[in-house]
Amino acid sequence: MIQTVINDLLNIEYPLIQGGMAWVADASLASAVSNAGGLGVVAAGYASTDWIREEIRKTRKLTRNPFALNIMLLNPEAEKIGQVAIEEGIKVIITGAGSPGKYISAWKDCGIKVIPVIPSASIARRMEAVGADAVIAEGGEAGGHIGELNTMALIPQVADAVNIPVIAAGGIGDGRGIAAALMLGAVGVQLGTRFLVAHECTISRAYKETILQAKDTSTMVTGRATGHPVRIIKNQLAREFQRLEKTNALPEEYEELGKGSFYRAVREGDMEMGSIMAGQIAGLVRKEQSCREIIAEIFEEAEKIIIEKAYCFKKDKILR
Ligand code: TUI
Repeated sequence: MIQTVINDLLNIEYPLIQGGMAWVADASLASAVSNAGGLGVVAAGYASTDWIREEIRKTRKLTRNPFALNIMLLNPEAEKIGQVAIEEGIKVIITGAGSPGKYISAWKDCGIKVIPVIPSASIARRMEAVGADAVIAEGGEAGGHIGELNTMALIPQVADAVNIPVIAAGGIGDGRGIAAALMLGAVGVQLGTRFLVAHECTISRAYKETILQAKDTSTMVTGRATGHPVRIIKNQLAREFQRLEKTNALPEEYEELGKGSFYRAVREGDMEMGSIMAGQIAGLVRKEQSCREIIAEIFEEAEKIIIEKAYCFKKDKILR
């Protein structure tokens, strides 16, 4: 068993957190991951507080195990969503796309553990200073909103910068990725893309097929010009974003094109004008499985390769 401080911090069987993917991470996915021994996550995204409350309640009915709420801080309603988390007795809040600095003391006073997703060592240090319990260091291989650094360079620098536990994210999709993350100084992993094709993931059939057919070069980053780079699968929408960037379009034009586009892909299966968020690892996602199968398989693989490689080096065997 791969056990780290994350197992104890979050009271979970595997040091794994499910990505807080907006419109994707609902009660069905979160409860399945939690029931399989990871930390399931309900993503608030841009959903209404009523929807969020409902999903939290459904998740609690479907699992006795711990789960978290992901709050995306670009959402102007973030403070209200934090209030819902408190009222509903959420024990772990994961934040993304900004600093939770102004909310953290209120959340911690309610006994909530706070784990920000961060894109650099300096932001990780700031999060530690304001009381974060751990950080998720997410490299630019991830899907959705991303930072500048990639996982290979980011994780060891964040691990050196802070004394709180570091969880790695971005580009991790199997046991090899988990093993690598641990070697780089992380004590846990967050996976998003791999769970898109889980049986319990309720996204559109078309979205799942797109992920199953993706290759390593199927994603691109749009929105660098707006300061909000987002990794999505290449499609008509992505090309139109690219065209806006080349013509120095106004922020309103991006907004118009992007409005409702995650929802279109996730729930309506619009593969041309929807934002199909996915990480670079989509190219290795080749089969649909239950969350239990995914988690058991990837940790078994990680453990096996760590042990086998250590054995080879100890016995002076040549690795093939
Ligand atoms: O947040 C994500 N992934 C996301 S959010 C999202 S919704 C969206 N909507 C409109 C524009 C862009 C995105 C889709 N995917 N991942 C976590 C993440 N957090 N990645 C990068 C960051 C981040 C960036 C800056 C975290 C903290 C931060 O701090 C800035 C500061 O000044 O403290």
